[in-house]
Amino acid sequence: MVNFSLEGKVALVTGGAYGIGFAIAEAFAQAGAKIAFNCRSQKHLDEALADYKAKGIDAKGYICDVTDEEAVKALVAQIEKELGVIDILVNNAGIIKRIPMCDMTVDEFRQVIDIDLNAPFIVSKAVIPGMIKKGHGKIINVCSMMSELGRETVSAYAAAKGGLKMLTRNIASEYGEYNIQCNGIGPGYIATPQTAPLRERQADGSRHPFDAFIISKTPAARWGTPEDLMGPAVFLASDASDFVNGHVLYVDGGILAYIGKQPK
Ligand code: NAP
Ligand code: GCO
Repeated sequence: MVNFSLEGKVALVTGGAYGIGFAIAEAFAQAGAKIAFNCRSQKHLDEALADYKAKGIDAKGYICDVTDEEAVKALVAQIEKELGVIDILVNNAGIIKRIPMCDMTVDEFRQVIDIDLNAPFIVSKAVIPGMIKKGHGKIINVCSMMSELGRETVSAYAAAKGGLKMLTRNIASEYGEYNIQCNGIGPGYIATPQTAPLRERQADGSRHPFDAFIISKTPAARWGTPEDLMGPAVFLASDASDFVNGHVLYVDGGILAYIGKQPK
């Protein structure tokens, strides 16, 4: 029997207050996992705890900036005390800054790299020793179309997500012998707060040009939803994927396979 169950597993989803992280955590809970999540804002934490409760999920939420190594170590220790050693880590927390590269300051570039690439290193480094002791572990890094493609204004984000793809492969290479699988999940264009600016209706009520562009570039002819990621994430977190390692599973409606629809 293929085992997609996460019964009794402890999962940490960074940035799991809303958006993609919340949906992944919800899916894990449905599969039986105990949920821990973190974010930086008390307001987001309080709202998220209410949202999890409304779905019947007894999630544990923590304020922790994933770029702060000492805070991350303390977070992992707290989770181990309250829920147990972490079996599943999803490095989901992330930001984007859409600025033309030559207008972007070095600090702005560094901030994106810090959250989107350095932090997955920091959090993975904090949880791997526990996984080794336990004899198994799953690490899922939330990559992106920008792990494969570039576009205007997202230089820092693409550099970070490209690096995250290779960090994924390196963790898989270095820790596979400890029965730790590290894979990426690569969402396409998903309707969350992070992409809201790309979907805003124009003053005349028409679609945002980028919105229309993504529809033309996606065979599914729609934006993805966080719910589209739930099944793939459970697969990567479950025993069913124990021989999948160093892979990035793209959940993009076919964008990476498609040249795009000819404009009318
Ligand atoms: P989102 O709606 O902006 O949510 C981001 C989450 O991360 C929030 O909970 C945020 O909470 C948290 N966060 C941000 N910086 C943090 C930090 N330094 N420490 C701790 N928590 C932090 O983003 P999303 O669209 O759900 O995206 C989630 C992940 O998927 C990101 O890695 C993103 O790059 C990736 N992704 C998104 C898409 C898409 O189309 N939406 C596609 C591909 C990949 P606080 O602000 O309260 O900290
Ligand atoms: C953008 C978008 C994308 C998505 C996602 C695509 O500005 O192009 O924000 O980067 O967030 O990463 O997979």
